[in-house]
Amino acid sequence: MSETSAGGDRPPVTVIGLGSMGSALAGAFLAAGHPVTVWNRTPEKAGALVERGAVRAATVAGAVAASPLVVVCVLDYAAVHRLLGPVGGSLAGRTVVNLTNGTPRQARETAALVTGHGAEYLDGGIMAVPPLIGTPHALVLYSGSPGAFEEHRRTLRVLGTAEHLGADPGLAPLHDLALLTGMYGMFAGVLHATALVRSAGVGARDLAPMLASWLKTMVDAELPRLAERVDSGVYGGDVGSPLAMQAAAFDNFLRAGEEQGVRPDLIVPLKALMDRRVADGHGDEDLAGIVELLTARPARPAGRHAS
Ligand code: FVH
Repeated sequence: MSETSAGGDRPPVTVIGLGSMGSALAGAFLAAGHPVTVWNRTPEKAGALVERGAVRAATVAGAVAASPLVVVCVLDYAAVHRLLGPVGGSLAGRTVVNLTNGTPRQARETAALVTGHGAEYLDGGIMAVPPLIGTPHALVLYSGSPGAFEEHRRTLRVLGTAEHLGADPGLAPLHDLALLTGMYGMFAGVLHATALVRSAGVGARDLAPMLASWLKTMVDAELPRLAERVDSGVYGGDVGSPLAMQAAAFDNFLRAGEEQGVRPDLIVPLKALMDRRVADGHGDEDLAGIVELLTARPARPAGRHAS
């Protein structure tokens, strides 16, 4: 029995793009019992999914026509536009969910293209790797048409935990990129730390448990406090670790790197911002104030916790 025949009440879904992620998305829909139509530029990649019960569409237009819900997950937005642009006429009445990684502006432009053809649009950011798709550990952020999200919520939940962030289609990619930036910032520190101990012959595996525990402690303890300070704009008063002290200690990170032959490329930019903030007279304040050097304070902070 094919997987698609298992759940009769499940609505059809089309998945366009069968790279690592698109294949995982289509596989999760199949496993949940949805009739699935797939299309990929390189058609051979559909083989395994077809064996599991998916239908391979011959054209993008055919794939769009096959289902009320069309999920697109390709390399970039240029590819999305190349695929959807020519088939605009067949989009009317469908909901397009674009899970391709991109920027808020690209999401808004794509929303305009899709809704201009009479379709609903949801943008999305996948906070997971392909093997996690179909489990609650996969968080997928959505933004765009609230009505379309409600209508397809049950189907989208097949992919993982589904969170709708608002009607502005740019919100999902904004949060996606913010979370990924946080991750890459963390890994930049992890890579520097690993290089530092390696320069003394200490294995990365020896450092890893200690580092993981330290990072977890710091995130749990400091992130809520940092967020409070940024939203209030109050960086002084009751500061346990003032910026001037941290900047002085940071000199040792650079000096130790020099002594041990470790390139400082990943940590120099933060030190430069610390020094500038101290020079501006904020040495007795919290590290969180560095955010003021990165962006102008909005008149009113946006977001779910804004007052
Ligand atoms: N894989 C991951 O861990 C991450 C998790 C978070 C989300 N990202 C984003 O998901 C998008 C797709 O990523 P992917 O992992 O599936 O990527 P690939 O395996 O490289 O597959 C790319 C697919 O895009 C198709 N494609 C590329 N260019 C074009 C084009 N000009 N026209 C039509 N299709 C195109 C490609 O087709 P083919 O090479 O098989 O013919 C694949 O289907 C991405 O935005 C990640 O950032 C994944």
